[in-house]
Amino acid sequence: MPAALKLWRNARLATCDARAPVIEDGAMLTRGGRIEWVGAEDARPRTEPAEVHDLGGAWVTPGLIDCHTHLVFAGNRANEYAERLRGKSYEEIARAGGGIMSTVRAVRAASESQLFDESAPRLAALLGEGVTTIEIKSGYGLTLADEAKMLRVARALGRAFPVTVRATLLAAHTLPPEYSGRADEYIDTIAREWLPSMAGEELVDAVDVFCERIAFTVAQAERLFEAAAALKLPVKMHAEQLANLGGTLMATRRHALSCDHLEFAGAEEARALASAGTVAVLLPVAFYCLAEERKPPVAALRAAGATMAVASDCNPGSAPGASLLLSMSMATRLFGLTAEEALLGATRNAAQALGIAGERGSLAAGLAADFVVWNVRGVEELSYWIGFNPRRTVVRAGEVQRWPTLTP
Ligand code: DI6
Ligand code: FE
Repeated sequence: MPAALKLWRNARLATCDARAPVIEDGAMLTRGGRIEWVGAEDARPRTEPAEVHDLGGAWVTPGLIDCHTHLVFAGNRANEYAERLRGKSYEEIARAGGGIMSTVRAVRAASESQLFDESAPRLAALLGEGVTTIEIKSGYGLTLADEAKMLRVARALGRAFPVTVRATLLAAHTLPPEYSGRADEYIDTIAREWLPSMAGEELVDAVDVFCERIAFTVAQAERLFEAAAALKLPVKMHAEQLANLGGTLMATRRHALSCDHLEFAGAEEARALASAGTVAVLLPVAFYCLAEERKPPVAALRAAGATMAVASDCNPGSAPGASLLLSMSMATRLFGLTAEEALLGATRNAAQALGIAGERGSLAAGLAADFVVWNVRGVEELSYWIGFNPRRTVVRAGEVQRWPTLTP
């Protein structure tokens, strides 16, 4: 039996599709998980739908996409945050054995079900805001078994919840104590053993690396990118967050999907990102929580025509938050994005940062029937409200989501 044809009518569509960005008096036809038609209601094909949903003239956007999260982890680091409020620096805490390694100890001690149970509420919070696609990184295991454990939990969350999960291997997040002083050997172990093993288990959709003075060099990152390319896996990079090491220039030469953070990037990186089609992913919650001072070069990115995305960076250390709407608000106020740029950054451009722009992230025929109905007078409210969620209804794969307590 073919899936039922559904009509979603009486809507104001913010499509995030450059060909027709806003459609007043709009309508969509969906069949199963796909959009079959989008346009002005009076121009719709006259096929008889099995279901008709009147959206009451509400604004509708594509499902939100959170393209950069470390959502799977155990425990938290509130104690370190309290220390930072008393003046200790992120680096001091890391050098004293805290920071990422503190979470690594907690993740290594946790079972898959414990990791799942601790991560699920964070995912539910994001789904409640209309997130229908999310990227989840490993990076707190730092052994083959524990990195694979994290990625299995990410996959399990995608099966248990109404969300599309893209899983990213970030074993090159920090150097584990077992490889102290032997960073090159650690990178080679990931490249030669861990990556092929986890890719063979279909746990990896992309490979990421933390390219920083306190993490891995450009050369080590490039070694990892070569191994990913050999397995036809796309790459991305935590780049220029705390210093400029030249990571972005290397990543764009290798056509990385995205370079993320970018506080220490400049005009040269902006031009490189634009010409390579590598997405600049902005992470304002980490900027805010670390009380950083230097901002990503948004004006240069805009002038160069680089594609900009916005994500939550949900993680226990630098961005302990599970709100993409808050991140959109911060991206406008702290980084100077316009309301339109913030919405595109959490939809179409976020899809591009995950290599799935042809599948989801805008309302267009052939793309995923993932969309959100909002209680707003205009979509600029999505980066306006703080701590207030104007989501009315989430539709994922053409089905109204009643979980978590989503009511139409
Ligand atoms: N950059 C960050 O801000 C996070 N990781 C990274 O590569 C920090 C992660 C943590 O502190 O747990
Ligand atoms: Fe991150």
